Order: sequence, then structure tokens, then C-alpha cells
Amino acid sequence: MKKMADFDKESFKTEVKNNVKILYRRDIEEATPQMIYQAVAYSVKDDIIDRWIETHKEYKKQNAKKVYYLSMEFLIGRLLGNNILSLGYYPQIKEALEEMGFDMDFIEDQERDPALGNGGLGRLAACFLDSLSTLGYPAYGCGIRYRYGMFKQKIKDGYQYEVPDDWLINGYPFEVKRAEYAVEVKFGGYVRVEQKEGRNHFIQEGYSAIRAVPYDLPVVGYGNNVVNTLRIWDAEASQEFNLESFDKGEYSKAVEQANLARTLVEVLYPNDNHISGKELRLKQQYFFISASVQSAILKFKETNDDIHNLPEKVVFQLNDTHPTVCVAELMRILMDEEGLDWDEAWDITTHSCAYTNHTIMSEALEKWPIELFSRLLPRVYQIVEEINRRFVLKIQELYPGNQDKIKSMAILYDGQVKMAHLAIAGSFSVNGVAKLHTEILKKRELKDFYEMRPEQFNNKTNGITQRRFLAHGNPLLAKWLNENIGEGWITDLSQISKVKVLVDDPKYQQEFMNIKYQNKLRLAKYIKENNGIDVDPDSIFDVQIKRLHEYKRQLLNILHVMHLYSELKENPDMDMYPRTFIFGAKAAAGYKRAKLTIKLINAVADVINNDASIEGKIKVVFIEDYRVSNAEIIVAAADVSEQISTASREASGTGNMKFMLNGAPTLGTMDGANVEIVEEVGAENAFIFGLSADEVMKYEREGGYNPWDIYNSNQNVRRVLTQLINGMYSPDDPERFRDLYDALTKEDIYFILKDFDSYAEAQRRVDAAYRDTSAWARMAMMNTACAGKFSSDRTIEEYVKDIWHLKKIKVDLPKKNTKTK
Ligand code: B1N
Repeated sequence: MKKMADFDKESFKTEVKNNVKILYRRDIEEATPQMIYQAVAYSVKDDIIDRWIETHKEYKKQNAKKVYYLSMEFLIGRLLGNNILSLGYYPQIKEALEEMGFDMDFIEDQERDPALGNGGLGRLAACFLDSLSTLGYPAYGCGIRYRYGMFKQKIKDGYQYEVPDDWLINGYPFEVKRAEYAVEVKFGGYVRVEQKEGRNHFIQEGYSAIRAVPYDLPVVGYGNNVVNTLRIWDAEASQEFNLESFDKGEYSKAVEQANLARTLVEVLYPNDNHISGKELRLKQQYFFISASVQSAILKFKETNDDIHNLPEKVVFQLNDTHPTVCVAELMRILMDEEGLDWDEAWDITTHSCAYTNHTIMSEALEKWPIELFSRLLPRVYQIVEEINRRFVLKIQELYPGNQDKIKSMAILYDGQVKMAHLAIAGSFSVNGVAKLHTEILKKRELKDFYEMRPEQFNNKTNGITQRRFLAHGNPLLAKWLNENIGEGWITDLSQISKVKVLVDDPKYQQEFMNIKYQNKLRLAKYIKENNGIDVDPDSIFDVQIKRLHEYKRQLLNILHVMHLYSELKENPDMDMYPRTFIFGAKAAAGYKRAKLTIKLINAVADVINNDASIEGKIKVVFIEDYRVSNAEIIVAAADVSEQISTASREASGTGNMKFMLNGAPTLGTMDGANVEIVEEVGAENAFIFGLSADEVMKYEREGGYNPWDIYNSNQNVRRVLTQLINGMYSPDDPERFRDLYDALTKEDIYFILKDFDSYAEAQRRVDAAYRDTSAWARMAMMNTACAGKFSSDRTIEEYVKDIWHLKKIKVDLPKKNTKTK
């Protein structure tokens, strides 16, 4: 890697030893691996802090415009390795640790993944922060410091069990508590109106107050000394109380406040693409939004004296509708606290907020009962009512007498607050996350809004950071790239296209596939250690890792495995290239059908893996507790990337990009960003199958299709369906998988049976293609070579140019630094 600062190995070692003493009162010889990790992390943090301070001095000096990326989720994954990489000391620290008798990977493994997110949406937020820092743009991530992040998954007897993720148990070395920036957030009570100086003043009374306390995490830019901040909010009881000095009413209020503080940030809701609708979730939303907006305005006022200039210095990006209460909260602060009138406040708000839509799944659309919303946030609700009143007037002006428009666009309707409508009304920009997704928003989901204000809509195709998912996750390929095309790709992924000139050369093909092989050995070792299953590194590693959801169709994948197995049993000499089907997925704790699908995968694995007669031609592995840290290992080792969602349902996908970058061709539908992947790499370097989004949407308009037509005409489908209910994979309870059978045969709303043949045919193409070693190597290399577009650096540059309008900042290396000479 690039040498970005001179590193003094000896002083680093001394510092680690000292840290062990200071933190744990132990000599290094007596330290546990966790202690060593913490000591190393504190030493690294020490270097980060100087850059962090310097960065913020620079922001202040320049009075720089900042983006506040507001998100309920930041799935950042482990920080130690990435931070060291960004500082530019990775090889040096690895060497120093080796000299001290420690293995770098082992030390990194001591860190718990901060899993403050569910899946793609949270991981995207983390990739964006990485890119913002690396590109030198001033940014804050704002979120919640959940006491328990995404649950840990245990598989027992094939079933998923959820174990709380106590990620803070050993303390998290990279965070800094900033008690001095705590603010108050108010819930409930009522609004009193006071007439003063000829205008109304709105005063919230009888509320419960919570103290929001920020913890800052550094987001280290690669090689540029820029360190941005991920600010996650913790809740504390607002005031200490003395039992005797309270009358009854105040006493119960005080207890209520203390309880609310305790429960508010207790746990991340473990639903992906699904809304729980729980009161506590709305409390979480308002809590972190009120705190973030307050702190953004305080920061703004440090260097600006006219609040009207807010949109020139601040932009709030809403990561889906979860932070949408921001629109009303900003209005409240501007009017009630800054004394602006409605029109001024609305002008500022609608020039400061921008909204990203991440899904069209109807069960993920946020709607809050007005009863709940107004009780919890009485003043904010008044403001929402007024926003709605004016918005509906505008609709009526444009479409006189058209009730349908009001029905489909109003913010308040049917006793509900529709958060997407509020987000659109209050934002100057609305974007989707892949071309196809944005088109579907414009033509279908948000059609009426698009027609009203087309210039508001834009697309920002997602991306991923190559620093984590190649430089860190696949060090062998990273080294190979550095040697053959230089290091430019690390900060400019478009340069990876230089690999194209190597794809036809047998020498490079062999090197590339040898690296893949080494990565498969690494994964095989992980699987052996964590699952106790032996897998054959010479088999095709066919991987589907993502949240478990019906629309993602893990069920299609496992039904096809069942089909292959039946074929093989019927015809033991069948010519089939050995294949390892690898799954990793968490199911939301309350999502029954998803959990049953996990059980099915494990049941199929049990039968197939223990059938010696098929000579190991098929193996099925369900990797327990899929998360960011093991994703890095799995992605690097994949031969085939399964991206098989029902077309139109996956807004973008980002796993698809990680696999492509690491040289795994996509086996997928024309959905989400798959469409753009194929555009970049060429259809000949992917395995595409299934209905198109247009076809799916056409069936849906016509009320679906009849699965029995397929059942009756397709014996392969009939056979695997029958196996779901004849006890083949559940001899102790043949009815176990009945619900899956019913879902497929009654409506099959995800078109699994409809796409089955096409999928099986694409799988046969994979089998055939893999046999031509050289052609496969070329295809794998082409995927890596064409992945340039999918860097989150590109995505962020587009957000900056079209929406945020930020300026890059340069930060010089601070003078005084322990590990730099
Ligand atoms: O956001 C990702 C996309 O790449 C995926 O295609 C998309 O499914 C994902 C409610 C969500 N959309 N919506 C959610 C998550 C949590 C929650 O409580 C919805 N996740 C996505 C990044 O754009």
C-alpha cells in the first residue's frame, strides 16, 4: 500500500504495551487477545484524533458546507483494520504485531462488528461515509447508538435463534463520548399558544424530556488525513431526581422519563424492508432527528449569524423515510426557536432537505396513525397539519376537483401520516437508488408526485467502497492489482478497467484464478471452523448472502438445489460440475416464512451433505451469523453471485456489486442494479434469466398468474413441490414445510414457479461455462475490470454535483504525532 506517513514501529510497540498497562493494569505477557486488540485500537485512535481535530479546524476555518446523512442505520462493520488501512500503516502494523508474537487477522477478529443496521440500507450509509471522507467532503453521519445492534444468529437443529448483540460489552475503543454537546428532546404533553408582540408563540408543556448524548466515531479517509464524524446518540434521563422533593405528579413523570431514556435506544428493530409500526420506533426517529437537527443548527451558528443562509451551509439527506420527521422538526426550530414566519421557514426547510427512496415494497411504506403521532409529538403534528393543508391546496390548484389526486398524494389521509409524502413535500430532491428503480418510482409508485414536479426527481445508482470490499477483504487480489495496474484503483475505481488488457493472457488468467482459489481455501477453513462442514475448494462456490426475504427468493435457489439432487439421484452418472451452494441470511425475528426457509435450507443441507452416494457433487452450506466481517471473506471466495430477486422488487442491491468487483459473475434477474452491471460487463459475462420488471408488473396489473398451470405442466416443479410435503426433508414432520408449499401454489406472488425453468437453464449455462477454465477466468476478470462504476466514490460525486454542492477540503498532516517522524 501507499506509504502515507512514516511509521515508527518501535514507538508503536511501546505504546501498545503502555496501553495494556493503563487500560488493564497488566503486562503485555498477561494480556488476553481482547486486551491486545483494545490496546492496538487505542494506539491507532491516538493517530486518528490528531487528524480528526485538524479536519474540524479546517471546516471551521472554511465555514464549509456540510452534508448531514440522517439514517436510522449505519452498518459500519469492524473499524480497526479499515482505519489502519486508511492511515496507510497496514503492513507496518502487521509486521510490528508479528514481531510481538500476534497475528493481525487474529487481533482484528477480536473486534465485535458494530452492527447498527439491518442490511443494504445501513451498509450503504457506511460506504457513503467512507467515500465522503476519502474524497474530502465535509460530512456528518447522524444515527442512534443502539445498546443492542442486529441480533447474533445461532442455528440450532436447523432453526434460527436470535441472541442479543451486546456489542459494547468490552467498551468500544473508537468512540468518544461528547457529553458537552448533549441536547434535550421533548415528548408528549400539550401545546399552549401565547400571544406576544402581535404573533403566536407555541409552547410545549407537560412533556417528558430526554437527554440526548452524542458519541462520535471517526470516519477515516484513505490517505488524506480527513476524518469525518459518525455521531450516534445515546439517551439519558433528563435530570437526577430526589424522591422527597417531588409531589406525586412530578414523581411519576420523573420515573416515566427515566424509563423512556432506558428503553429508547435499547435495540435496533431487526426488520429489513418491513416496518414494525411500533410506538417506540417513532420515538427513536424523533429522538435522533431532533438531537441531530438541534446540533446541526448550533454548529451552523458557530460560524454564521443569519439563519436564512442555512441551505448554503447545511444539507440534510434523509436515508429513506425513517428520518422524515426532520422536515417538521426543522420547521419547528426555525419558527418556534428562531422566530421566523412560516414562509421563511418553509423556504429554508425545502432548500435543506433531500430524500432518498430505497424500496417499493408496500410493507416498508411508513405510515403512522395520527392518534399516535399527535400524542407523541403534539407541536410537530400541528406543523405537519399545516404542511398538509398547504400541500393539498396546491394539489387542488393544479388539479381542480380531482379527489383521486388528493387521496393519492395528501400527507394526512385515512387517519394516517404518510411519511413518504411528507418527505417529498419537504425536499428539493427525491432520488431512487438504481436506474430501473428510479424509473419505477417515476412511472408507478410516485407517478403523481413526479408529474407535479418532474425536476425534483433524479437517480443515484448505489455503490460500495472498494477499500473495505477489496483492499481490506481481498488482500491477495489487491496486491495483484497494485503490481499490475498500480494503486490508483484504491481511490479511483475507474482505473480498474486497466485489467481489461490482461483478460486474454493465460499467465494473468492463471494468477487471477489462483488468487480466487486461495480465497476459497480461506473460506473453506472458515466454514470448517464455524460450521464443521468440509467443502471442496475445487467445486464451484455459488453464493447467495443477503437478508432473508421472500422477494429475494432464497426459496427459488434451494428448490433448484432440491431439483438438482433429484436429477442426480435418478441419474448418478449425470455430468455435473461439483457445486457448493453457500447461503448466509438473517431473518427478521418475527418473519415466520423467512425462518421456515432457513430451516428448509438446513434440512436440504442435512440430507444432501450426508448422502455419500452423490460423491460430494453437491454441498449445501448455511453460514451462521452472516455479517459484514464474514461477508468480506465470503465475497472474495465466490465464483457465482446469486442476485435472483423478483424483477422490480430489489431497488438496487449492493452485494451484487461486491461480488462483481471480486470477480464473480452475476447469476440474476434484470432487477435493481443488476441491469447496470450487465450494461457494464456485457450480457456474455453474466447469467441472466427470468421475467423482466415490465412482465412482472404486467402480471400484477392483471391480478397475478395461476401457479397450478405450471404445477400441471412442469414435472420438475411438481417433483420439488411434492418433496416439500412428503417428508423427504422432514421425515419427523411431513407437514413442516406446508406453508411454503401453500405460498407457492396459492398465489406465488414472487413468481418463483414462473421463473423456475429459466433459472434452472441459467444454472446449466453456469455449469457449462465453468468447465472452460480459460473462458471462465476471462469472464471473472472482466467482471472485476468493469466494476469501476460501482464505487460509492462515484455515487458520492454524483450526490455532491447534483444535490449537496459541497467543496473538497484539504487537511495537512498534523505536526506532532506519536507514530510519525
Ligand atoms: O436498500 C439498499 C438497496 O440496495 C436494496 O435493494 C434495498 O432493499 C435496501 C425499512 C429498509 N430498502 N429499504 C430498506 C431497511 C430497513 C427498514 O426498517 C426498509 N432497505 C432497503 C440500499 O439502497
